[in-house]
Amino acid sequence: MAVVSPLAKYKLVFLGDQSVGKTSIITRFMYDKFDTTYQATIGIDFLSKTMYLEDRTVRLQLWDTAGQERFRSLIPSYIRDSSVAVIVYDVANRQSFLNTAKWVEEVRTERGTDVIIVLVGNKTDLVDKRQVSIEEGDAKSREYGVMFIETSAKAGFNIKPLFRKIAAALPGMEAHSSAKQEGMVDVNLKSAGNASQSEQQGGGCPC
Ligand SMILES: Nc1nc2c(ncn2[C@@H]2O[C@H](COP(=O)(O)OP(=O)(O)OP(=O)(O)O)[C@@H](O)[C@H]2O)c(=O)[nH]1
Ligand SMILES: [Mg+2]
Repeated sequence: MAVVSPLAKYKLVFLGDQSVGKTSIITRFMYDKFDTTYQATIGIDFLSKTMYLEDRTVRLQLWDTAGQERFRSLIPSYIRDSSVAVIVYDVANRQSFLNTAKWVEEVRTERGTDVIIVLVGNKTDLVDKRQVSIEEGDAKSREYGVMFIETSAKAGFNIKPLFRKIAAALPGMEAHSSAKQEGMVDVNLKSAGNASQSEQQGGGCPC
């Protein structure tokens, strides 16, 4: 008889300054869509997606935070709850790159070393407006001791590789899976402070 194992669930929190493309990266990953109109995230958004990997299936719970200052106080509790922090900057906005130091510090304060951090340089399609080179991004990630990748949500560049990279780094089910706490029941989160939520089953990523 086949053994049914609980689906390993992992919480990912997306951090970074306003307008760097956090929501766009998630939207590209979830729906393979991109919208040029900027719609600032209000509070926190929640989405979830099942990823079918070669050797296992994982459920990713994505917390999309707002970059706007007025929502900053909401963020620490989501960092505390997450096993992965995706820190995004805009390669055409040097200040957003410099501010990643604050985000890394915030994640370290909440989670210490018990967390996977990925530094993401987004908007690589803005070739003529680039202010941060890939070498600088890479060097910074080494300085922080975190993973690094460049993406373009607009061009759909490196989005799947980003999530594959994260999935590959996820700890084994025994160690960190929140499924352990939640048993085998799939939980729909109902309340997230000011959050607006939409749960998506996610059709199965061909990753
Ligand atoms: N050229 C280009 N524009 C992008 C890219 N990703 C996002 N954008 C644009 O940048 C703007 C902000 O994108 P969002 O995804 O809303 O940024 P965000 O980080 O979620 O912003 P907040 O929710 O306010 O924190 C939008 O106009 C997007 O269309 C990209 O890869 N390339
Ligand atoms: Mg957003």
